[in-house]
This record gives sequence, C-alpha cells and structure tokens, in this order.
Amino acid sequence: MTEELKTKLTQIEKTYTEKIHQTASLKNLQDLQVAALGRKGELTELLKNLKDLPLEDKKTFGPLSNALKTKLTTAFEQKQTELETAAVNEELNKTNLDLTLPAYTFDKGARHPLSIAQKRMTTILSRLGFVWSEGPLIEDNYHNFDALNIPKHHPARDVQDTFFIKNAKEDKFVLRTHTSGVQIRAMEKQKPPIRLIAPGRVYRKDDIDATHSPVFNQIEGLYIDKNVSLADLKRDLSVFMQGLFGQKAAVRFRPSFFPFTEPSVEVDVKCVFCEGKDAGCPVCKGTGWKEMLGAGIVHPNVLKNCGIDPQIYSGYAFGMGVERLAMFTLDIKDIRAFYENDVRILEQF
Ligand code: 2NL
Repeated sequence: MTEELKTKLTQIEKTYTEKIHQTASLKNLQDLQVAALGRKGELTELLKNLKDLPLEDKKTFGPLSNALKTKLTTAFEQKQTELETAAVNEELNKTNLDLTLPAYTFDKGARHPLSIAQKRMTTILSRLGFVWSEGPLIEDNYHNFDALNIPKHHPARDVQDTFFIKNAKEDKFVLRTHTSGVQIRAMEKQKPPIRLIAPGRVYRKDDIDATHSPVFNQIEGLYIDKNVSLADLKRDLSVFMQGLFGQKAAVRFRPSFFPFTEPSVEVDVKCVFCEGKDAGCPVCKGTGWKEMLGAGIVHPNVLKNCGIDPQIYSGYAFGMGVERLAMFTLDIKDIRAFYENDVRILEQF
C-alpha cells in the first residue's frame, strides 16, 4: 500500500512536470491543471484517500503530497506567465509597435471664462443664502414688463430695444430682457421670506460693439422679508464685493432710477487697482470708483402685482451683467472675445 502510494506520487510528479514542460498552449495548460489539481484531479483524489491511511503513513505521505501540490501549483503558474508573455511578444512582433514612442497628446477642454465668472459670483451669493432659480428665456409681456411696473409707453418696450416673438395674432411674447420674470414667478408662488438669485441669458436689441452684445448674461437677486431696508442691501452687496475683490473692496451708492425699484441706486465698488489713489488710473479713469450694478428697494406696485402686501413686507433687488464683471475682473477689453470662441483667447483662463 505505501509502496503503491509512493509510486503513484512519483508518477504524478513525473507525468505533470513533463507535460507542463511540453505544453505550448494556455488552453492545454488549463486542462492539465484541472486534471491534476482540479476538484476531481489525480492529486486531489489521492489527497482525499490519505485520511484512510494508518497514522504512520499519514505522517509520511501527508507532507509529501502537500509538497507536491505546492510544487505543481508553482510550475503551472510559471508556465502560464511564460506562455502569456510569449503571446504578448508574438502580438507585438506582428504589429511593429514601438512602445518607446511618446503617447499622443490631446487637447483638454476647460471652463469658459463666462462660466468661471458666473460660478464665482453665484458661489458667493449662495453663501449669503441666495437660492439659484431659473425660468423661461421666452417670456410673456406681463412677466417681463407689466408686473415690474414698467409702463406701456416705456422705451424698454420699444421694438428697437426688445426682441418680440411673432406669436400667431398676438404679439405678447418677448426674448426676456432681464431675468426679473424668474423673481416675479417666485413672488407669485411663495410667501416671504424669499431670497433668490436668477442667473441666465437675456436679450436686448443692441448693436454689437466692444461692450454690447444682443445676447448676454445677468444675475439678478431678490430678498423679501419684513423690514428689509437699503441698509440690508448695502451690507449684503459689500460682503458680495469683498468676496469678489477682497477685504478692501468698498461699495458706494449713487441715486438712480428704475421703474421696479424705489429708491433706486447704482452701486460702485472702490477701484481695486488704484484704490482711488491714481488720478491717471486706466481702470477707473481717476474717479476711484467703478460702476458694478443697479439695485433698489422693490417698488410697492411690484409687490402688489405678485400678491405680497407692501404694508407688511419689503425687499431689495439687484441686477448685474456677468460679462461686465468678467471683463473687469479678467481684464478682457472686448465683449466679443466671449462669443467668438477663439481658443487662443479662451485657453488663457
Ligand atoms: C441693472 C439693474 C436691476 C432689478 C434689477 C428687480 C427685479 C424684481 C423687482 C425689482 Cl422682480 N427689481 N430687479 C432691480 C434693480 C436693478 O438691474 O443695471 N442690471 C444690469
């Protein structure tokens, strides 16, 4: 019995070592491995029978069989690596590939400078609690003009300033000239407090030049609550400008007029280049200030139009051009640079 086992072990070792050596295909090797070490493999079967042997024999054959198992496993692995390497090499020799050549380069995409500017602005505003809101680009006359207290004869409604959409018989749709319609809808639907921004594309029938484009981007903001005043507006816009331009940024209000706010203000920021110290500063033209946006306290008529009682609530609103601020902060002199998509310009940001 023990002699028989010994022969068997030697025979398994010899057969498989030889066969592994001779085999030239991975498939073949796999079959061999199954035949020797698989669930019903020769060596596996042998190991299963060990448990019926007398203790003394177990002591001899146990270690012997296990050593053989390890030896064969290693041999299979080595052969597999050898065959795989040979296969890859053969493939490479066929194809004339030169793996030492540098890899192909390819152009990476990047964010558009306008997207960068918009993101910077909206990120700061969202930290101040403003919620991003959107609405239709094609707006009805009511949400673009009437609800905003813009009178019927106002020049903004002129065909020279606004793109009207021919809609069957009625001429009551326009390409939105500002994103205010988004805020109007929010006030119609929500009860105050309301604190939102409406970033997006707007359209005006301007002739194209270095600072004008018929399509541009705006961010409007609206805050409605009890007791909202110009002081809140000034504080929030100061913090916003500090976020954009650094701690030294200061804002100043100048009186202005918009039909939808009363009082209305233009908001300037202290020139971040010369801080008002250079009479020849090309950025602020020596004035020390740079106009940034328009704002004001929401007109009571606008609140009424949206079902909000101006006796209980008040609010501020502001609007600014993304291109204008982007041109200022990125030092771009011509608005057309944003739309012509010349990669030599775009890749600089
Ligand atoms: C500017 C000025 C402004 C607003 C926009 C607004 C919106 C609602 C109610 C009241 Cl729903 N006001 N928006 C207010 C003041 C100024 O924009 O020069 N934009 C480029």
